Amino acid sequence: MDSVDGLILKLHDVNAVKFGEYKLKSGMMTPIYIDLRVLVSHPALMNQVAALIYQKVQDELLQFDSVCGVPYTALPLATIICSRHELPMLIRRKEAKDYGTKRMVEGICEEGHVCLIIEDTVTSGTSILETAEVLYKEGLKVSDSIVLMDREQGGVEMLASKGIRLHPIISMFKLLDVLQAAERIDAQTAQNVLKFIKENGTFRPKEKNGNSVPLPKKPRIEQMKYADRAKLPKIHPLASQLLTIMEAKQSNLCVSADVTSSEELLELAESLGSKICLFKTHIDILEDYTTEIGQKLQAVAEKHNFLIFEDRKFADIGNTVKHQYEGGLYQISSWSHIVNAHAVPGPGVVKGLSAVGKPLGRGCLLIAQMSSQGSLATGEYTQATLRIAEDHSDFVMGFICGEKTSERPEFIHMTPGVQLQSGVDGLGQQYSTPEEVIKDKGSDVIIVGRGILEASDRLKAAEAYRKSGWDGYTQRLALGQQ
Ligand code: S5P
Repeated sequence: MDSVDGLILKLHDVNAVKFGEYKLKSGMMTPIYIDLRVLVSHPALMNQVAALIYQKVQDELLQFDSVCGVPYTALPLATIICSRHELPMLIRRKEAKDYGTKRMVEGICEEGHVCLIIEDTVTSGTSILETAEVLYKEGLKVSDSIVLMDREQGGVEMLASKGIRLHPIISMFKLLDVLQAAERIDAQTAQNVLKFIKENGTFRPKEKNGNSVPLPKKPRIEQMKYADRAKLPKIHPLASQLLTIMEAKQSNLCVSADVTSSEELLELAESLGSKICLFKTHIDILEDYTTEIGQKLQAVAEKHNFLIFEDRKFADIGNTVKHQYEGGLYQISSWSHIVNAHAVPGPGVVKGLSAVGKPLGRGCLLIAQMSSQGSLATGEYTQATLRIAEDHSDFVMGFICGEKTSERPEFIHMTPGVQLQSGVDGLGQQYSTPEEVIKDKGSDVIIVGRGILEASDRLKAAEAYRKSGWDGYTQRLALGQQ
């Protein structure tokens, strides 16, 4: 169970989350009541929440000069974080009557300094905005805010329209998911709450000529060097290794070795090894598979410094994929550094694969989108896939996708359907160019099969793709500097 799941259950244990019929301040009835004021009576829980908030600060690479908790519930949380990490804190006074006679903010406010706001629960986002407005009057800037519980009733959107990015730790969907999985609530209760949330959004975006404030710029993944991402504290070791290889070999090329003879497979690995960061196989299309292939491939991978990715696309329940990954004819986990999986079975597929692969230091890519025409992996499915990846980032190291789908720089995005000319093959495979994929769509690795395999000179073709993919990357970094 991950730390957020555990926290949700504890919040339920201490009645910080209650289900029934409750009256809100506004007089409206709600089927869920969230009251985090009780946290102060549970010091271990306070520490856990504070740690998760600080984790969010690190995950989002937030930059700020001070921290301010929205009074009163978030005030002690801000205190714990600031004390533990020795960060300057600001206290916002709540007593409006004293305005004008007393300072509204305690602590040092320097003109132009950035303050991070911390909040316990957000419905509409108004309380964060009120705190931000008090800070603005002191000359401070606010670009980001972290909230423990987002009721998903429009707070993120409202704050975004005012130029504040809200980072929730627990979403309403996640809360309901975890409580239902633990049989704390039934499906009907979860449905009722979702319906209430959907019907009670608080934010109506302004018309185009309204006074929305553009969100401040944040360092984006596509402006970060592969080498810098490799050093991120929470990165999967294999993702770190791959990014390091990419930078060292100046290659974001993965060759898709879709050939049917073992000899040709090994020959490809040997001859293209210096040009690639990753060698992708479909081991089950070999007509003459023998158990030595895995070891032989590993030896070539070591010699030329690339990783191996068996494109098995697991898509079954956890128990079945465990067997498919570890055993059978191919014993994939014994030789392939990376495998991939569809998210369609839900998190169990990742848990099953992780049980086998994690102890061996292996990594997994989730298929968030596909390159084929009419693919069903879009929209909410893609978003749900990202959530599974985030919940299992100790094993999932990235995605198969058509474009950058996650803002977390620890994840590597890999895109198939790449040729030097865009177009479609006879079976619905859609091609983009390396430059489109890396520079315009923000992906990290190009996966190329027939573009190289069908060339008269495969080495020359591989070099052309390597160069084109790398040029896309350097151009994208240059765009970030402007
Ligand atoms: O969405 C996808 C996912 C994958 S992994 N679309 C794909 O084409 N692939 C794989 O990438 C596919 O199985 C094949 O091995 C490779 C693309 O080959 P190409 O010859 O079209 O470049």
